[in-house]
Amino acid sequence: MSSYTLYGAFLSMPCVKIGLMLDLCGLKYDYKHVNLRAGENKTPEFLAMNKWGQVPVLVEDGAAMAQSGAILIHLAEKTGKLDGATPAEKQQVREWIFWDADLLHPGIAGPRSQILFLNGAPEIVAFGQARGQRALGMLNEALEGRQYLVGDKPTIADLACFVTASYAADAKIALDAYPNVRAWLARIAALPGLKTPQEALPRPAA
Ligand SMILES: N[C@@H](CCC(=O)N[C@@H](CS)C(=O)NCC(=O)O)C(=O)O
Repeated sequence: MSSYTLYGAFLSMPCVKIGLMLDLCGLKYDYKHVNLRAGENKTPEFLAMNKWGQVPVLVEDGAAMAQSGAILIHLAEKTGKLDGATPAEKQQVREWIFWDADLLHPGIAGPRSQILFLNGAPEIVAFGQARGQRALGMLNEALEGRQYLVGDKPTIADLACFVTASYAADAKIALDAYPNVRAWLARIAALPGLKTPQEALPRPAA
């Protein structure tokens, strides 16, 4: 049985993806909060784990891994859980993971950060929201007549995109125009043992 330590921050969407994946895989883990405002992600010790100075970092049996999408793929391959059932499905799952990182995540995390943390100018927020809306439209279309993004079971493709889309309200993007996305979000949220993204990770003591 491997040992796991997740370095993260509870407001960070990529960190939430990893916390929820570990839960769904039934993997127990130690959790260390990283105070980004205090620069704890830029210390030599942290940079030795992730040269990009970002959370999440997942340490598995002493080996540090970065990039939430790569970590999700690693955990799916290692545990055999939440992956595609065939080589073709596995390929599609990985395509969705990269698509999330490329389009959906920036389209929601970008305006969310501008609104919550950076007091962003309206035109910068609107620019980010347009990207998020474009991505949500694609997601809505892909989910037409489907329960899950790939195959007939939930995969890391659903998990990654579920977490990202769950924060649309923070980015002030309404989901009314995306009924398939709304139904799918409720379906994924109901998976046994899945915490809400907002409750996924411990908050530091005040
Ligand atoms: N592509 C990375 C993004 C990670 C990321 O953006 N982490 C943010 C928190 S949400 C961070 O650590 N920001 C601090 C920094 O970049 O200095 C992933 O998916 O893991």
